[in-house]
Amino acid sequence: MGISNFKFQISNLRNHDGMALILTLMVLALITAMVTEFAYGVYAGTNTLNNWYDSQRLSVFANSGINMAAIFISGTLSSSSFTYPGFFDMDFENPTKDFEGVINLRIEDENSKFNINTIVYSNGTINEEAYNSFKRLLSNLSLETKIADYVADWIDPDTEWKLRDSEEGVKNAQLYSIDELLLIKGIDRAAYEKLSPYITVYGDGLININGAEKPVLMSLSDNITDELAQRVVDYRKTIPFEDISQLQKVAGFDLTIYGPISARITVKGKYFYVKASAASGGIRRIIEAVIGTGKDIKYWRES
Ligand SMILES: [Ca+2]
Repeated sequence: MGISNFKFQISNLRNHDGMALILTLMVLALITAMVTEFAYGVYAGTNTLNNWYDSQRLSVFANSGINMAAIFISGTLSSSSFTYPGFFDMDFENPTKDFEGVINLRIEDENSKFNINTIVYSNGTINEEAYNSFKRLLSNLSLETKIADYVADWIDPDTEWKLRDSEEGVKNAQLYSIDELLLIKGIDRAAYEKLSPYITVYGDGLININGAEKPVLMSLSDNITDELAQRVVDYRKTIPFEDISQLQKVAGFDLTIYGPISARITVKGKYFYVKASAASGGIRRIIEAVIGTGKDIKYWRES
């Protein structure tokens, strides 16, 4: 039983991307094992397949993808002193002659995103630094900065409103998942689509400079211009940051910029969003999860 017609690609693979390579090899081993299992075990042949059976098989593929990602996160990523890049995205098309379809695995570093829960301290007061960062992020994305006030009142336990209607129907607690943003006043579907790729509700709130995209890097300080943020992105493409102090090697990041943000950045992700999807014959099964390097699962959704 060999793997035929095998094609795969990693959108951001480079020579130094050891982590991406390890993940690829793991998924390859997984697919080989599963193909063998389906060929000699439960696989009944195309003539007798029905939708239910196909769907079950796709679920098994998706579940296995999540399991493989969990092993990668709690093993390779957990034991590394830094994690790079901000996401891994791989497609496995027609991995075997018995399976015509696509298996996709995407892993996103949640520390590369802005943790919206951090704008309110656990004692209920506003974290001005994080609140201002969130306003900068909104402004960088051409969204209204008053969204920061709606979110702050949504989270903070008191009922003192920042805007006339910003305490109406609020949760007065932290968000458990980013879907909750859609329940908050001032955030419509269009704003959500724009904002959600850069937002997390998991982890310690430190920004991973190995993965954060430009709008998130710029949210750290008024002094980080588009040009400076681009330099960070360009720099890490060649040399990932193994320590936060290496940010000072990027032209323009002298102590006046690095100093004030140094306590708010990291080079390592601790929580990862994982999406495993398996599609074949017009059927698709998707499993999404958020998994910590300590193997803790914060979110799980199947569709
Ligand atoms: Ca409130």
